[in-house]
Amino acid sequence: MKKRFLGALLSTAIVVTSLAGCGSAAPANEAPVQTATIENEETPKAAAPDSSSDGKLVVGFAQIGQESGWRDAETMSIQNYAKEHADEVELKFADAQQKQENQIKAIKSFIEQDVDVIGLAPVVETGWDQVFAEAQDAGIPIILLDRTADVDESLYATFIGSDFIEEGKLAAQNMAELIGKKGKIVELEGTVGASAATDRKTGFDEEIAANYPDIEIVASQTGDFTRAQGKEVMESFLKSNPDIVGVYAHNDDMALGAIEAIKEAGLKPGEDIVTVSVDGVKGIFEAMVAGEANCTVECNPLLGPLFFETAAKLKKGESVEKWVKSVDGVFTQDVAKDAIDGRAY
Ligand code: GYE
Repeated sequence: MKKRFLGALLSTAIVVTSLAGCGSAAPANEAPVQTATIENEETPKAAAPDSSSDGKLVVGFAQIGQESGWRDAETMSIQNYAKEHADEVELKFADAQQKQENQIKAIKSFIEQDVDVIGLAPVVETGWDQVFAEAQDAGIPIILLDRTADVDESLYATFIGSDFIEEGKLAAQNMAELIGKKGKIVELEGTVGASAATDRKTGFDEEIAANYPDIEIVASQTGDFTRAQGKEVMESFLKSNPDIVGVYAHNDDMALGAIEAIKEAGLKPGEDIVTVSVDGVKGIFEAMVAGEANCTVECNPLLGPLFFETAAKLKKGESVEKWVKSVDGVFTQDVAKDAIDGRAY
């Protein structure tokens, strides 16, 4: 495939690094390599035509950033697949550092480079119509990975990911069991406008409202899916709500931050205040084994292989399901010890 390079066309260019043929795979829990930078000058980075990707599946992926352990695991899954299949695939990976505008710039850059398929995890749900239409006009299919976008279905090929409403419901049922179906609880929300946050809140709040009249959600605020903000918001929750018995966090990282806040307030996480969160990362399993966390609803981040297999089908013009749903489990303290060694992320 003939490549065109964007650099000179944009005053602010995303420089993506091709991962085909890079070094050996790193373990899933290591921090991902930084593979994209934003440049504010007119610098065409690669002038020579790239013949190395001839015949390969060329995929651009616009990642959200590095907000959580879950995100790092997903990035490694994608990058490792590309490294291990360097003879068949070439990955152009951009880290948007939590900004939608950077994801849009990366997608435009992938369109300019005429990749075969574009993937992204949309940081928020809205604001994608125009750039997705540009990709469609260029004949490049879009795969939504792990978060949905609020656009017409015709603008993307498929969504690969979990049912976040179901995750929220499962979290609510487990919370109810843990607190004897009564008491005041608080909620740490994910990134405002992200499908994973909106739907995990809807699923949880509706399940509580419908089936557990004696449970009251006394506060609910965003912690942006990060451990630092989860801790900060939990600190303020604890000050204004001293009688809470549980915290529901839209991801494990925020729950881990909340656990720190609970300890610093002189209380016992896992006992005085129970935790239920989503993801199933190693850190929350360690906290469950230590008795400081109570339950996690799994959300599989190891989507790399499925992502590339789907991209290969799309390149060949084969049809794919509009939603390829991940199958996830629920883990509680009593099974954490046996399960922890088998966790891949
Ligand atoms: O749960 C959270 C991450 O989009 C499903 O994003 C993903 C979520 C995941 O930051 O930890």
